[in-house]
Amino acid sequence: MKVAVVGATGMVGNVMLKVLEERNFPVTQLIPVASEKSVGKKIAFSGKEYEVVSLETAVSMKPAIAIFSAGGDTSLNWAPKFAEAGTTVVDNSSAWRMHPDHKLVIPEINARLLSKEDKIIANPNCSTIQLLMALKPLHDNYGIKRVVVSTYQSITGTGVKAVNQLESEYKGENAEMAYPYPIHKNALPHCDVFQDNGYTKEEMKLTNETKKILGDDSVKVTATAIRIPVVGGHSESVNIEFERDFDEAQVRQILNDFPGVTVQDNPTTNTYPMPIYAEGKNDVFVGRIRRDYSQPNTLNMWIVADNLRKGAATNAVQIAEYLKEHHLL
Ligand code: 11C
Repeated sequence: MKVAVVGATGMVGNVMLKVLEERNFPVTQLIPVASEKSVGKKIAFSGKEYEVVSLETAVSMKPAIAIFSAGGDTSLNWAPKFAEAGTTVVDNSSAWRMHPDHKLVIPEINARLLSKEDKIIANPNCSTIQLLMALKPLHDNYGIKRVVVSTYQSITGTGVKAVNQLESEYKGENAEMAYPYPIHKNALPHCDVFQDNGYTKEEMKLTNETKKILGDDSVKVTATAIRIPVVGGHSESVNIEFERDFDEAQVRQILNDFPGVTVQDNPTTNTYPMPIYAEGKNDVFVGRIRRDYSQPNTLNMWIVADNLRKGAATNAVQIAEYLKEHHLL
């Protein structure tokens, strides 16, 4: 199968290539796509070298699938051109996520909604994906009324400029600033841009995408998104109020039984998820599962995942796998 990776030289693009290789996705021809300055560069994939091409060239090559990770503007402009040429686009940006005509997919949760007519499919935001992997099985069992989530997000979500900023600050060198403030030894209550309502775009993605993926507008979500000087993944402290009461042991069982979720939860052995250990893994890790005694039917937990893997590349490749297995390409 001809597969285009748009944004192949970026941070998510790199992980995308790795995940496609690891999962043996049947790529017969890779089409790495990047901005004009990278055209002609060579990319190694599955023991072969491929030349980076422009977006125009990639459209004309009519790949079966194009996985985009090149920012919202590129997706808005180019995803429809690929779709018109018959290519199915899986898009990692926020461009199409809330569009009523496009599906927002986490395969373990709602891949069954996909059909052959879906030519531009949206991959949710990284912090939403890991949250929903834990919320969905609990919603099915106990009915979620309200979620309060605070995130502790890796600088890799911002991209290579942020990684360089942290490294430079750590070494005491002058840094090109990805953030308005230092990130080394700091925590910024600011992920993505501020909106008119006082929330950041990242916080509103958590709220709006959750309702769309659950297909349930009645679930209330309020979010605070924090950037911290961490590399391996995003962490989330989550407080959930349910319609019905739960049993903590059953919650652990339900979460562990959900594909793609691993429970790491044993206070007696200091066992809980941490980004340093989630890095490079495809699973979502959940721990610190405990009743909130301040009000009825309410639970606290801690969710960690590699934002470049399940939060981006792995989820997108899983969508591609589903499309292929169900003959939807
Ligand atoms: C972050 N969630 O860590 C972002 C990165 O909407 O796809 C991905 C931005 C997006 O800041």
